[in-house]
Amino acid sequence: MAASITELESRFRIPGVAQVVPGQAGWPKVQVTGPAASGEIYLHGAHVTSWKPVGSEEVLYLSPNTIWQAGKAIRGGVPICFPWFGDKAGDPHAPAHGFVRAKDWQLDSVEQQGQAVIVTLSTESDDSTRQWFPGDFRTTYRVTFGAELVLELTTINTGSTALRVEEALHTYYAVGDATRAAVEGLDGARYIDKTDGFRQKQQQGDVMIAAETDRVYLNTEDALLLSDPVLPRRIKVAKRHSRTTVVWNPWSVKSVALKDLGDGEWKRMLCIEVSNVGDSAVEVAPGEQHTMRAETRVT
Ligand code: TA6
Repeated sequence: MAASITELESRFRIPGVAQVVPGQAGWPKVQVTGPAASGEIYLHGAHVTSWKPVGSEEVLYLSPNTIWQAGKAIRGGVPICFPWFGDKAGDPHAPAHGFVRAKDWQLDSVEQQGQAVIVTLSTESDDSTRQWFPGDFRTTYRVTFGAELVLELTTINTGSTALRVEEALHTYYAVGDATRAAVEGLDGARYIDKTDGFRQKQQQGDVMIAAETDRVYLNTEDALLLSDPVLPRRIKVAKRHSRTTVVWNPWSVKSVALKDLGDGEWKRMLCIEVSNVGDSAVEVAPGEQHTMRAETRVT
């Protein structure tokens, strides 16, 4: 690992702007200190763990109790859920949210474009993935650290049969107090309430966190606004080629139950997940590709 970090550093380092360094558990991460923003992304899970536009505090929540262990996902930042979301239908032994969030991705490029720094990583199907998912694919992930955080997840079908994939950019936003934050832009949208037997309901007004909240908003491509009166700030989340949005907060009881989260941590985070899950899973024909895009901006 150390050697490969040295090699990655020599290949991808941009003096004063980006470098590859050992992060937690010695895992390689790209540390960005660009003109418009700083940030971090681990090769483990292609996991963005920090984004801080100039003039703003950290936008992403990262759990202080993350378990930095091979095969485990990082708690916080932006885990990538792929090629299924949540529990895998009919396969209780399969890892929740798919396998790419606990896989080591390949670093393909680091470049500066104007004020932004763009990091691109990729991973593909192999024997370890085929035990869970028969399809052949290559996923590339293009992350732009700038005044805006832009995440582009591309699925390429490298096989000879159609792929059906679910995907989510499971972003943990840092908030001052989740019980005082509001998510605007989902009024009237239908959603599946995973805390109430997966019943379908309709959103009335802004989404407020007053209990464990685990909802899949359906058929929505609208931009959202996360208003946080405590920090105080407003975060705009926009998206392309995404038909669902998940809103999640574990509340107190589940927060304690999640060993890598912990007591009280639920108050400091709110997940808004640009996604294509359930009936909005994406079909990708052989030789074709699909890109889902999420954009975050502090307004
Ligand atoms: O996105 C919401 C959700 O699917 C919840 O059901 C909850 O399980 C959360 O993801 C976290 O999942 P994880 O596997 O990371 O503990």
